[in-house]
Amino acid sequence: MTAEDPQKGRDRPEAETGAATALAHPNIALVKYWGKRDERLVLPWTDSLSMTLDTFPTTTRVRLAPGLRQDTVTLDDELLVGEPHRRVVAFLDLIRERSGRPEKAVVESRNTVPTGAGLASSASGFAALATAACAAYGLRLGSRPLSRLARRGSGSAARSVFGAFALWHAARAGYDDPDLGSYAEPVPVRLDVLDPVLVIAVVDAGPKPVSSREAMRHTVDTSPLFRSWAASSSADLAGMRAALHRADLDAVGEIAERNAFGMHAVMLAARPAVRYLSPASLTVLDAVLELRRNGVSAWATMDAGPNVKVLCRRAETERVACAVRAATTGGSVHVAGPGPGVRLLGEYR
Ligand code: 2P0
Repeated sequence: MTAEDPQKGRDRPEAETGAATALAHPNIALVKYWGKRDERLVLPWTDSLSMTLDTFPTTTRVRLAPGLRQDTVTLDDELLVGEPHRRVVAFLDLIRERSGRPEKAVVESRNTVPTGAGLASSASGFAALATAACAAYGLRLGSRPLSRLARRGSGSAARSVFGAFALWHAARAGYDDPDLGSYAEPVPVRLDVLDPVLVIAVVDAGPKPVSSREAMRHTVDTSPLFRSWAASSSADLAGMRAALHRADLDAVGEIAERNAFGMHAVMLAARPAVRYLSPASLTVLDAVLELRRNGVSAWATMDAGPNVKVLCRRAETERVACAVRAATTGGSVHVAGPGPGVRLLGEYR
């Protein structure tokens, strides 16, 4: 679980140094976020709940560059241009506004997961960027305000601020300002009892044809199933919280699987349909069904891409990974457990 202050680095005076590096892990939602009621503020229609992974971290370094006329952003040594660059600049603008420091910055980010392939690289990316940029600009935030801020970069990043299980509130009661009411917080879970693992089948590491941002918007605007999905997702969330409280992996898996399939059904009903599932995804989903027929508790979830994540007990990892590997021709299979929240690695002069 994250320390109370995720920006606590080894050395203190980040405001003077103007540079900082942070590390964040992706998260996989067990109750999904799909659809915004406010695009500018990145406010979702529904609550969501995820597990932060212990694999595929993103490391991001932010250095203030007073002489620079424009922010420079590289991702895995590639210079970002166009919309991806604009998104980072808009995010840094929020931090410049709050910190009162106008300097442009040099941002260097490194993913260890394929970018834009439905493997949550934007969650780890914006959680790491929020943390490093706040430190570089001398803005010290506790984990809740940091989660709200990360949300503005990418919704799912709000959850990667925290380790293990996190719940992102769409709109927490009691807040007049909707921006303040939408943040993630940790969900206490007896990890030693639940002992969850996600076996990740990367059937295609290429970037998705439609971004999740665009696909979400299109789904909300055109899918006749959207409202009923939102209602059933809220029931799933209540069930998921109870299942996690009991550390009941079978119930967690059953709810996660139906919630994910519901999200894909809503997309398939959009006009025209958004379809992330591929034949290779279905082969893995069949293998998951077969595992269950053979008495193994294995449950699938899928995001905005064809890759499949299979939830199971750690003790059954090998059996599940073996079946998933056999069903993942030409791809790769990874095993992830619950991982830590975002942390600041240090500051540099
Ligand atoms: C989730 N996904 O809950 C869902 C499930 C994908 C499928 O959050 O537009 O990159 O930046 O807020 O966070 C992916 O969406 O979208 C996502 P934006 P984000 O994990």
